[in-house]
Amino acid sequence: MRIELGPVTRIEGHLNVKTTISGHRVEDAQCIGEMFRGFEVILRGRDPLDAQQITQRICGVCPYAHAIASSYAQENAYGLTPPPNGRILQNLVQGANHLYDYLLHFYQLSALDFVDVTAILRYQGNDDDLVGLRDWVKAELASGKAFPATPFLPRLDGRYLADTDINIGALKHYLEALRIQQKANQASAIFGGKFPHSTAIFPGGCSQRPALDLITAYQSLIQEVRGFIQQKYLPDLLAVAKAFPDYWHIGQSQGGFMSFGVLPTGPEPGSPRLFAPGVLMDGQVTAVDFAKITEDVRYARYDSPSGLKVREGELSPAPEKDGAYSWVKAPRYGGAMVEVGPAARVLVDYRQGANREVVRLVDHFTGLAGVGPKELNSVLGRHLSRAICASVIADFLLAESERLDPGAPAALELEIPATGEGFGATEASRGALLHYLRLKNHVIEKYECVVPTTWNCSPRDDQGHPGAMESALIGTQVADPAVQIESVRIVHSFDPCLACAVH
Ligand code: NFE
Repeated sequence: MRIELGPVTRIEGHLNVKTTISGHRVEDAQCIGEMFRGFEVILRGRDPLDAQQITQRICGVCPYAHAIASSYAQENAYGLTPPPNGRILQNLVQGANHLYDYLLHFYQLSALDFVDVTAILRYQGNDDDLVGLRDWVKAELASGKAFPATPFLPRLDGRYLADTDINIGALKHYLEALRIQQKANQASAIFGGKFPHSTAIFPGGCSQRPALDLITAYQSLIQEVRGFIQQKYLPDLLAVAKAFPDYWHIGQSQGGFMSFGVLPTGPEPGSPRLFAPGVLMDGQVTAVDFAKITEDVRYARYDSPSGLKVREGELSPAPEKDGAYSWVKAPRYGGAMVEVGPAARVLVDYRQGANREVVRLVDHFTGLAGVGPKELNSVLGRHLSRAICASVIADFLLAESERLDPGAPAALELEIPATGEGFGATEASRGALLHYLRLKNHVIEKYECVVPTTWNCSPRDDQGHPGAMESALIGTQVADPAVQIESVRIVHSFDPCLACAVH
């Protein structure tokens, strides 16, 4: 029996997932990116300083990660090291974006896979938000519409948290999280100029100055976000984990993990990062080598050559290509599939013992759940990894903001060479993000982006091996093949962004 889960909702962009079910088991899965964009074509022939602006338009959720990757790539090409203030401000802007993104994903995009919104019908208190929500859900249910308003309905009764108080508490936090996300975005905009799509992040630093009043405004916003992470996000996540312990063992991807590391602790290229980079395969972590990254297109809708390295990348759309089923390419590392994202970020760092706080939080929370670090490769593991990232990054941003020197410069005068090339790598919230640019005659000759969701939602590679999400779906036992809430929970745990994936 073949079942399509698409269009998948509560994600970014257009994703379909085709599953083949035998009995109650997912025998096969195909992740299908359903649109083409072509930013790499748009960038050809442009002034290189347009790149960190244009690539941010790849996405409205993770724009700053693209600005950072593009700025790093240009710093690499121009031979620049920003002043310490410049690197710190880049970190403050990017880090606040991670906090926003983790809360958005847990509350708005995933929580309602686990939380029963109809519990609100039993609410008897007088909290304005909850009374409003209760009356609205009541009206929607009474409307008799075939598809009552999303995102709360329709529901799959009997598959959610049972406890009324926990459900209502989570719904209250669902609404509160929207306001807290706004604070994280305000914090980003203080030094980034605006949200989304920063006007201030540049190769060589940041055009905003670290004035004292801006620093204190930033810190007070991040303090509030941090409080919510500690007092609500982590406990809500643990409540979900306690009620759905099977999900420590559901949705394992079947390859390695890769992280580029994020938030450099110094201005120089190669400075240690808050989360360390690396590739984790067969229990061993090795250094990332960009030369090992290739993109297969046998099953993607392109007729450019398959298996090209990043420097050689090409984009030649072929909508009718035989056998192709997705607009997403299939990136591979040394020919192998790897998962990227929060679990990769945390596991790669944890295996190296690089950040003591990461090690402590992983041991603490997996210990509470009675599982081990390897269970981070699961639906709950990806959710927990995001919360760990949020906690560690919030603390880092507060410490980092103390290191700003309000009297010192935050940017460099730029001298852009006529020719050159550079790589820029960072971690967007959804995982490893690589930009590459090559200049000729003062303009961009080639620009390539290898993007987190391109890795995770990749179709089969040239060898016929599945992408990370496909591999996590295959073998899953589902209670009701027609509904497959298990598959939907697996897909959501990756937080796919198809707008980014097809860029
Ligand atoms: Ni459009 Fe993005 C992140 C990037 S994912 S959200 O995070 O880069 O592919």
